[in-house]
Amino acid sequence: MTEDLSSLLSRRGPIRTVGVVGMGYVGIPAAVLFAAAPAFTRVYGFQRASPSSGYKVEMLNRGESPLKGEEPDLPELLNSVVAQQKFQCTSDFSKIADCDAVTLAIQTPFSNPKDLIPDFSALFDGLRQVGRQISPGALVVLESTITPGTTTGVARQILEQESGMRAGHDFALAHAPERVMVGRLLQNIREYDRIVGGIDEASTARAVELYSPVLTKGRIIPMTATAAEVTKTTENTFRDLQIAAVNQLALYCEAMGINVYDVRDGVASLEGEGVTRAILWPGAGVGGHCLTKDTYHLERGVKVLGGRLDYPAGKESLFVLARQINDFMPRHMFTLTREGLERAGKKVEGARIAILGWAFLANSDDARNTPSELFRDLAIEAGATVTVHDSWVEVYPGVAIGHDLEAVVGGADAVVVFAGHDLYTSIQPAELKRLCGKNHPVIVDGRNIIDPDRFIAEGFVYKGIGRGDKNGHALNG
Ligand code: SAJ
Repeated sequence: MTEDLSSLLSRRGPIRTVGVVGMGYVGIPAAVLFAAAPAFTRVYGFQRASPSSGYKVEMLNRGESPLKGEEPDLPELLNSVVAQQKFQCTSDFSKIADCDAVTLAIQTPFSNPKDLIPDFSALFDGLRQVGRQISPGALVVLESTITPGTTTGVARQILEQESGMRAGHDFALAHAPERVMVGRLLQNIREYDRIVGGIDEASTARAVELYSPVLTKGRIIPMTATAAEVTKTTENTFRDLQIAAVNQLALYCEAMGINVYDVRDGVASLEGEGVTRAILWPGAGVGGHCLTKDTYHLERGVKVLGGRLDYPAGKESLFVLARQINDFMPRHMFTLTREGLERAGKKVEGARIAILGWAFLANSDDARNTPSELFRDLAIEAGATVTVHDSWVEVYPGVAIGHDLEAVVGGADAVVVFAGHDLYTSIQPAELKRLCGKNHPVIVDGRNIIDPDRFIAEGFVYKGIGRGDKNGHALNG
């Protein structure tokens, strides 16, 4: 009788050597924390020697992090595990054969944000590399965000084809989705609970053995691989849904002439034992690489796993509708801008419109899937001249990002706030009006960061998301 996986794993002994494939903002902190754990004796960081990111190998082996921005503790910890020779970055994937456990932290971006189909090619390449090298009794863990059904489906197939072995018999296979956020990578891995889902009980147990040593406050939540895939995509789907709910409310409040933030305060006050409304913040739209795609991973998962879904025929899912509401918000910002210009006796065509904020998040340089882009496209299509300011974003393909606020707003007929950067909260109405050089410049606040009354008093035409109480104000001056 062939040996079962559990006895193969116990014969192999405890996990001592770990490999992490993909030296990005998920893989690097994971590898460093595995290397810092006394339970493990050696950690390899696997990085393809590609023209775009091969430089990371040398850099990491010098103990230097290639990650941008502040990451508390990471530089020191990386330096220390390199000095102790517990961590080594390499492009020699044959060393995977020495690893008791290999994790894949390879990103799965949209190939084209328009069609919302993820590009799994880099992840599949990584799986092929791992499949070719793993030895019997190894554990393979996918950390990337993937469509439910991937681990037990195409990932398992690739690994089995390349290795000639069988998952769940000759090697263990699991999914442990990352939950890291830039700026707190190590803290998130150590302190967040960790979802760990194997294709079978032995795989789950082996993955629990891998992740337990790196957790401090966080606890392991074991489940099946598919449940783990659904958990990860759902946690972002639900956040997107919460944002859509308050965006819909903001549109209603504008139509009813009331202030959505008064309603939000009222609703949020309903707190108590087991009682919450978790009402989030309305805004100019939802960007980033998590919330814009994970809903569609979940939707595809239901189709891929193909069970009979009992749901009202022809009705879109609540989650896809939420995505559509959030993606409508930049269009609503355009409507507010057009209405504001009309109030000032102007058309969009021929107007100068200044966008404040290209990043998708306040005080961040991340502009992936930024809501500002759709607004800019709409304004240009309607014949406006558009300038963009963002002191956090260096460059963006095809868009001139201005870093001199005065230059960007100079002569503007309308100033439109898309990101809630702290810089914009200190803009003074009189100064902005002087820079615009107009009697009634328009200001559209997409992130509720300016005081409507101060700008209205200065003669601005004010429009704000959810500000039904102010959007029809009388003109001053
Ligand atoms: N947004 C709103 N209203 C809100 C919150 C966010 O309009 O109340 C917008 C933001 O402006 C932004 C977008 O949604 O354009 C996404 O914001 P986010 O705070 O969700 O930031 P992300 O996309 O970086 O989300 C990440 C996710 N973390 C991981 O995937 C590991 C998400 O699960 C976290 O909840 C989120 O960070 C977080 O809480 O910081």
